[in-house]
Amino acid sequence: QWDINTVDGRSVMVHLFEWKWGDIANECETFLGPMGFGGVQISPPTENAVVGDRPWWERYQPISYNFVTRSGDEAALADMIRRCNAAGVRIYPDIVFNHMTGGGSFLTGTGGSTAEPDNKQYPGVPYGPNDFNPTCTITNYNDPNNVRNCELVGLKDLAQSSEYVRGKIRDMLNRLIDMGVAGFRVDAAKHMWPGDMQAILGGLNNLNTDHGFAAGARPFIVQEVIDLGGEGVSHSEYLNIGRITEFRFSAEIGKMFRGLNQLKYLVNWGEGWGFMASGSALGFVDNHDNQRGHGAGGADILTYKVSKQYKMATAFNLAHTYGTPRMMSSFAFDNTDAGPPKDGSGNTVGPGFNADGTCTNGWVCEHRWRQMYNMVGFRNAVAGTVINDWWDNGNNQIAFCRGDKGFIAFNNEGSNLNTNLQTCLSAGTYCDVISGSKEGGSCTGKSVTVGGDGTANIVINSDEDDGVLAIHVNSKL
Ligand code: LM2
Ligand code: CA
Repeated sequence: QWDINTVDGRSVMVHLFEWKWGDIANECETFLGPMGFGGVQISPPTENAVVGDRPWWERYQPISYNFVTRSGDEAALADMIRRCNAAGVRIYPDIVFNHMTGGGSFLTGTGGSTAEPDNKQYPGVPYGPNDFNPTCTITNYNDPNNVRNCELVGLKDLAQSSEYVRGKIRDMLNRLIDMGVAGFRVDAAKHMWPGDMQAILGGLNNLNTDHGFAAGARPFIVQEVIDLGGEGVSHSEYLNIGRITEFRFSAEIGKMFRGLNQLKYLVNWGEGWGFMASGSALGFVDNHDNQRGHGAGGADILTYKVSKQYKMATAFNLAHTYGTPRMMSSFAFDNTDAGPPKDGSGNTVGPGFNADGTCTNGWVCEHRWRQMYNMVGFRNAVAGTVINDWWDNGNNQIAFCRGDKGFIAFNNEGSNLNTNLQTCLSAGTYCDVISGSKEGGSCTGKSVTVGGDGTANIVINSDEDDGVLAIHVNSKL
């Protein structure tokens, strides 16, 4: 289903990629809850094959449906889900059920399970040869049969047409629902038949009312379907199952803020660009794949490494009405295979925190950047409004209002923005939540004075740290 099941007044999901369950629980209580985040996408909780240097992508090689990974065991997972729900933050596991691990004659998993991938034997589930599609390799993205019934990079391809396989997957998902999750990100959905997915997901339990979900609430579903157009499989085949990752969002927003397109064209962002309907879409600037050159979008994708443009693109995603937004939170990397920060024994070393709240130990924690979490506050403040009073300078300076609750402006030019603009807000002085924060009645950044006619002088110099300015009802001084 399409509703992300957040508690009232919240709407933003953040992907805490490769975080440990205990660290996520703490983060829900000390940061995400207080800052108004709606939920967390977590890395796959199912046991995966241990791969050599412990790359991030070993998490996409399931070996059993036991909940034991380098993020923690089942008890830690259950405790985290419970504590996050209590803090008003929902949990959405990334789920891998297109395939099981490939890659050899004998492998061991993060929880001690074993597998013989070459013989399609996975006793931890258990799955055997009859639970998989006949061996073939994905080579032709114009052929839906090849894309869905063959192996993706050698990963053993499960036959979701089998009632037994459907039952095993459903049971695993229901265990998570009973633990209190709010929904799922479905990995590699494009490589599964929509009818099979519908059969599996349609049979899931309702969400657990012990964790504050309404009676009869259904799990949120976001399907990872990489579709930039022109392939044999289209995202449109999955519209009746749940939301879908809109990869064109990620690719086009990257081009936009990299200066390969003009900001004025954002005026009809969304369906006007040929994207899927807003209610079907999950909008994101980057994900764990395309931030490191996997997946789709190539060099256009913006990441934490181009921070000024990245913050602008994220602010636009959170300020705009199109789709449901997801924020990425990364560990720093140079090597695109590298896994999360680890100690000498290969155990993940979680983030520590600096005095200003930013992260240490190799974690980027984009969600702890002021410009990011303050835009979560902006989005919560303008909930229920539409976009109005669009302005642009015919080039790369734009601004718009969200009803009478919020105003945002962007400057992606080499010259300054210094103009009187309609903010739609009531008269008064407001704190720009990008250059600073409202702290005890005063503003640590730029202040904006709105007159009785709603207009204000808006200044974003081209040499400022951030090319965006945002004010809203709750940032009034
Ligand atoms: C996804 N979406 O459809 C994930 O978002 C993506 O991260 C996953 O690929 C992919 N599907 C399969 O779940 C990643 C990564 C691959 C990696 C796989 C499996 O992008 O590079 O493949 O996970 O770990 C790796 C090796 C590859 C090897 C394969 C099998 O990179 O060279 O192929 O494992 O051993 C022989
Ligand atoms: Ca498949």
